[in-house]
Amino acid sequence: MVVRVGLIGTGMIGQDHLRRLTRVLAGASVTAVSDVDVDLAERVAEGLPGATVHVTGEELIAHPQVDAVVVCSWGPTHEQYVLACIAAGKPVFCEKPLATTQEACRRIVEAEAAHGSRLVQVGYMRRYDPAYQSLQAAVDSGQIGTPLMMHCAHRNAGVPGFYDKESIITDTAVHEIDMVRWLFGSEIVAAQVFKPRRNRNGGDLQDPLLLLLETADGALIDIELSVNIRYGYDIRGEVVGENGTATLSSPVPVTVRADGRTSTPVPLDWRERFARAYDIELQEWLDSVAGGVAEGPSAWDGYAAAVVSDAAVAALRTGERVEVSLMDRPGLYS
Ligand code: NAD
Ligand code: ISE
Repeated sequence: MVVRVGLIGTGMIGQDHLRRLTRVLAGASVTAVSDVDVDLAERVAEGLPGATVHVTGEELIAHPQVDAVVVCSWGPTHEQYVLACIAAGKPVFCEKPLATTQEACRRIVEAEAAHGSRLVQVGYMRRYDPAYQSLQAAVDSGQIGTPLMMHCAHRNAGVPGFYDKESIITDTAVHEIDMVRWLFGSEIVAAQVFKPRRNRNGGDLQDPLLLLLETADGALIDIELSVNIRYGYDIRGEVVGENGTATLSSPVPVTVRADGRTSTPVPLDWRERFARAYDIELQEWLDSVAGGVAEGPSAWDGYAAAVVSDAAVAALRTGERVEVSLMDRPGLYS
């Protein structure tokens, strides 16, 4: 089966996903695009023979030539499109975050639970990254004993145009929030934020930050968030267990030894570092749409990440340790 995909939001990741849907992956045909910047959507559609351009996302979702939807617009717009997909009974892959507040994510969870079967997959692609999967396998093998702590770094060379002063949590740290729930298999119960002196590259932004998360079973995770560090895109993680450690390896394609030094390239941004993860994630989504059974990070995962993200935003504002409390999990997600 070829899945006819409509894509909303033709910006950076929208164009990257269009490239993989049309040139890398199997089983997709992109039949429609939409963006509030209609000129941009029209320019992007020039490379998509036969695709229609829609002035609103809702019009795209309702279009009979669209079987399933990929949402790549800004975070605050995700809720309206995901809810419209659920109302139309169409599968939707929504880029992270599912929505930017827990209330919005809760409305999505409730709508999907009322619909009665899963339609939503959230773009937490680290779960598909070969390096993170190897890290999880090493931890699960028991070689390092019970995992006690994890040290993470999430470094970006610079920030996108839509970034505000809380995006360092809601747009960036949400990846670690989801990854920690997945890797440790335990919910996060509290968040705290520490603020070192500011990076002058970041203007008014509180950058960097140190985010501390606690899991329900007592592990502690520290995350350095640096989003204007110029030198490149650098994602790190080390799990400390009772008897050893397991460290995330960066995929390094080449090491050069010349002029008295050894050097390896640093990825420029997330497109380079996580290219393989996005390919696997979207291929599995297409296969699950064709097979009629939704898999991957669910609306519940999107909701749980948003509740922790809200707690971390409150911790950023107040300087306090903020506890996390989740709603009862609907049976659909058990
Ligand atoms: P971007 O600004 O490059 O593109 C977003 C596009 O959405 C823009 O073209 C904008 O005009 C459009 N848009 C805004 N409001 C809209 C609306 N109401 N309806 C339709 N289109 C609308 O941003 P980006 O970097 O591509 O990020 C988009 C989303 O993808 C964000 O949620 C971001 O967090 C997520 N993202 C995820 C990853 C990842 O690693 N998984 C990486 C980058 C971005
Ligand atoms: C961006 O939206 C992403 O999701 C990237 O993976 C992340 O590293 C970056 O900080 C975000 O702005």
